Amino acid sequence: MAIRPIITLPDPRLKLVSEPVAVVDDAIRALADDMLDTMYDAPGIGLAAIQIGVARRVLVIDLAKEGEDRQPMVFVNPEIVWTSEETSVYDEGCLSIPEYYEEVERPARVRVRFLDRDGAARELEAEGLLATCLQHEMDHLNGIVFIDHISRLKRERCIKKFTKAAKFAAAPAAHTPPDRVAHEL
Ligand code: K1U
Ligand code: ZN
Repeated sequence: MAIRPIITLPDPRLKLVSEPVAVVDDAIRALADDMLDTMYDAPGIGLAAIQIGVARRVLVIDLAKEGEDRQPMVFVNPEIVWTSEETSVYDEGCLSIPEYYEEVERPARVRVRFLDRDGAARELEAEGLLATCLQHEMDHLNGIVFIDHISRLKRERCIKKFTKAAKFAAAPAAHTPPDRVAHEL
C-alpha cells in the first residue's frame, strides 16, 4: 500500500474519460488500497483513480468522521441508474483543486450500480453527502471536475489561478524579484 501524488489543475489528465475495469483482480484491489491511503493522507472523503494518474473506472469514498472507525467503500465501474428530481446544493471541494470551494447543485438522491472490491455486482441508493460525493467522483471518471458545474466567469478565474501557480512551481527563480535575490545572497 502506498500514498501516491495527487494530480492538480490544470493537468490535462483530469479531462480523460477513464477505461472500464474488465476483472476486479489483485491489481485493482492494490490500486483501491493505494487510493484509500492517498485519500486518508490528504485528507479527503473521496478519490477517483485518475486523480493519481490512473485512467480506470475506480473510486473510493469514506465519510467516517474524525474519531469514528473507518468505513472505506470501493466502487468499480459505477453507473448511475436513477437520479431524483429533487436537488441539493453542497459547498464542494476537490483534492485536485486544493483550497477552492464552490456551491454545486446536483440530484439529492441517486441509485448506483457497481462492482465491489470482490467483483460482486451491487446497487446502492444514496442521499446527502454520499450522493454528492458519488456524483463528484463519477464525474472524475468522465473527465469532469466540479468547476465544470459553476459559472464560466468563476471557472475561468479558478483555472487562471491554478495555471499561474503551476507555472510558478515549475520555474520559481524566473519569478523572483531581483531585490529579493540580492537580499538572499
Ligand atoms: O474528489 C476529490 O477530490 C475528493 C473530494 C470529495 C468531495 C468533497 C466535497 C464534496 C464532494 C466531493 C474531497 O474529499 S475534498 C476534501 C474534503 O471535502 C474534506 C477533507 C477533510 C475532511 C472533510 C472533508
Ligand atoms: Zn474531486
